Amino acid sequence: MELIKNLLDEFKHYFPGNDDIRVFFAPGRVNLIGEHTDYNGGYVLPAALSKGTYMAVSLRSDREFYLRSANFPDLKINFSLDELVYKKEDDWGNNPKGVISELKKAGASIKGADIYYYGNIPNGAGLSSSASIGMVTAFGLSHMYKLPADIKKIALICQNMENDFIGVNTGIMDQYSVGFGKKEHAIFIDCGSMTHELVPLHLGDYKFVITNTNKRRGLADSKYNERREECEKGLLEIQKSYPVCQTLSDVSLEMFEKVKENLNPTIRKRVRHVVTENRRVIDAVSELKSGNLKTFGKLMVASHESLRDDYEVTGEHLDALFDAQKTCAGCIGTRMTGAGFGGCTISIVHKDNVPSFKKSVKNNYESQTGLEPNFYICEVGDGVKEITKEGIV
Ligand code: GAF
Repeated sequence: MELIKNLLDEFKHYFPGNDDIRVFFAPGRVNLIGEHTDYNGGYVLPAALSKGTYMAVSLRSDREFYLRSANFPDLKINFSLDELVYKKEDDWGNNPKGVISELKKAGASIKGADIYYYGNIPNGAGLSSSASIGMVTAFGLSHMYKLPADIKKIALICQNMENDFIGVNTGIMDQYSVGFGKKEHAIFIDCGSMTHELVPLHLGDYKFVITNTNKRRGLADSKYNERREECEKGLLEIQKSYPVCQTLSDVSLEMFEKVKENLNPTIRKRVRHVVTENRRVIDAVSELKSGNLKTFGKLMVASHESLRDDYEVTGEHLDALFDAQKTCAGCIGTRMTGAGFGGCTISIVHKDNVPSFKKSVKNNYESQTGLEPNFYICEVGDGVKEITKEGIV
């Protein structure tokens, strides 16, 4: 609760005289398996992190918004409800501004607010810092404005913000898992029907270790949109033979084998990744439920290889980590997590081997890339929530 006390002190420093303050939290997420399947109507298996974004907020009586962040103390974001436009110089502030724009578009009767954020997940590392700040803003403001706080609707508002306001055509996985995550559970999502099942994580003597490449993600957004377009082209071609397929997730391995020669070589690889990855997620969920962590780990490795060879979103830094990790003693599974093009890997490592894993990966990765990686032992936490003085509600 020390963190909340500091957050409130900082809020009062920036916005003195304001006592009607509420605090909300949204986690980041790590995806265990099922990458680049969500926008193809497919399956994913992420988990919410115990770390994320905190927001202290108080409503104003006018139409102005004043946004401050502990992580970016030099950037002051001020705007009015009448000028909700994307501005490059507003940087992270475009994310909450886009959420407010979506709430306004949806017809909500809203007014201005003073908001102070603090985030403890690394930005742009594939751990959904963006969905975390979007969801905490949408959830928190929905509560403040007394709007219905339906998590699915809030997740869709945040996805629209990414797609229309920021211009990245993300799927729904990040917002959904940030919304519905549960402590010590993975969340198996069918992104086509927008339904999910919580799967308990019985890790025994194993830990999830997240390793950050610390490689800036460069052209990630344009490459992401390019992959999405390639999938859409693949679907159009497949529909000529199988009009029944509404998304790539309706394409079975057998169908793919029959139509693959009609697809150009690049599109064929993209589609093969999506079709095989969906199968891997279903298998991974069943292995997890049966307690077969080692087989689960093998599916993670196959997922990375498919993302490297067929989907081509890993790149030299993620591949260097993957190569360094997969042969480490006690590591039974590893893969990139998130959109790729930099960011993090997630590995399953025996608790006794975590120190040697870190040492060996650090040495190997540093000599290959000249960059120092960071390690986080991943704790799986709950989805978006309000934090009250009495505890967490
Ligand atoms: C990013 C996107 F935001 C998700 O929707 C998903 O597509 C992921 O990349 C890749 O699986 O996190």
